[in-house]
Amino acid sequence: MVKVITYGTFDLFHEGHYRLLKRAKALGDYLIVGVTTEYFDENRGKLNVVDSLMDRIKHVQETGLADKVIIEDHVGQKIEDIQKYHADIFVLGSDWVGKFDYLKEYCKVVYLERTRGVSSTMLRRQNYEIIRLGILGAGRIAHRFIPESHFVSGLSIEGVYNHHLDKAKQFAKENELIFATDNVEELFDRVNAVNIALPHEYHYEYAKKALEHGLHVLCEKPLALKKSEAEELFEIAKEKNLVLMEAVKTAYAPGFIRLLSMAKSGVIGTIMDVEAAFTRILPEHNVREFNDYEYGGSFTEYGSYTLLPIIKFLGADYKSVKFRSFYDENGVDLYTKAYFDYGKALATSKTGISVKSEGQLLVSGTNGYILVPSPWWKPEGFEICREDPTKNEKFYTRYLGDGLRYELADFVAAINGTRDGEDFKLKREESIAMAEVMEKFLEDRKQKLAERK
Ligand code: C2G
Repeated sequence: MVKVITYGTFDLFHEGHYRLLKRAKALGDYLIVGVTTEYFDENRGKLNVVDSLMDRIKHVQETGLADKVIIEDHVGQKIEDIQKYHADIFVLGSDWVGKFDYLKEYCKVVYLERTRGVSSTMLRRQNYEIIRLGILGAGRIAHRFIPESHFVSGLSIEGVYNHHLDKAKQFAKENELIFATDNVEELFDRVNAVNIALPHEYHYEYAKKALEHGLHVLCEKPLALKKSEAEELFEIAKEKNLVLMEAVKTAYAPGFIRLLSMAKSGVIGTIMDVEAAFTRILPEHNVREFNDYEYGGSFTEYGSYTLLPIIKFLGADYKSVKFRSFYDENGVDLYTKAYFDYGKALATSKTGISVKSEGQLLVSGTNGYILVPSPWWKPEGFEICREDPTKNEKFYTRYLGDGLRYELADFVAAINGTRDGEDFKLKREESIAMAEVMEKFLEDRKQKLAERK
């Protein structure tokens, strides 16, 4: 008798799950299915699981394909189960290719092709529809997005748009998507939400088109390069009752949310200063950041990160903002310091594409300071420091994978109306304030470059 074993969360049970179980069963005579506990999912970073463990088990049993259902609750259990149940073949979908090769020591490992896209026809819970998402752009961010999306329940990435059809096709093939197109209207017709991962200057235009088409929008940062554009986008979203979110990933990361609420509850006294840095020496010069003299440079690229804690802690009511930059010959800023004066507080942002600095976040108050070490934008912990260093405290938080799963999970929850609270992680006024700073920076850069000539 050939025994096959497979595992999964099986949330919002759909035909992708069904087809996987059916093909797994066909590989042998006896099928064992491991269903994950909430605790295990939480620890491996799977977010937004809707159905209870009991329901998920019931849905697997109802297929009639499983000869035995077991519960998976810890790392390393797969090895134990394979030995305990004498499994001959371990099966998982192709989104996991390579990840479980270590099991080859114990049995045969087979990855079956994932079902591309899933409709909600098999759903028991009609109130949570699987969100069909399309990606605009097939560049660096889009590539990082797909593996992260597999950790967010209730979401299916269906297709991709790129104005070069061959690039779109390549992307769809690599990521097992249903379709690729160079016609954005076609993509809009086939999905109910989009992720806009195009170069900065197209964010506003495509976000507007998508919202007008009735789609929820998760837009890469900066959402817009003008205050009026950001305001307009949020107005359309409000009018049409759609979710519009700016994808500044740190805003949705558990560590950042934790330090924000601790600081706001007074652990370091009154906040007097925020200093945030994000610099990188880019290895290649043949990239948008260096070549796009209109919208490239360090501030438009990394300023959304450094502005986030400044605006989160001190608000948008600064008295003045001043910029000092070093420019490349073509006019892009290689390094920029932005100084904010709030009257009763100060803030500095440092961004660079060819100057390297310590990538830390320092929030100073009347009773101490919070230090988030580099890379603070992917926070795994922070330290609260006081005058008396014996009273210092360290906090550890999780930042799993590439971290994009947190913003994606919040996006899905916002669409389903299941997220806790309103848009507290990144409010519309905060996104609008960031767009206003971008606008001021671009005006300032233009003026200084004109003076230089
Ligand atoms: N699956 C699929 N097609 C889809 C969606 C999922 O073939 N469109 C497959 C997955 O590849 C997996 C199974 O269905 O083999 C269960 O998927 P999930 O419920 O998303 O669980 P997952 O997070 O993949 O569990 O120990 C847990 C496992 O390691 C992974």
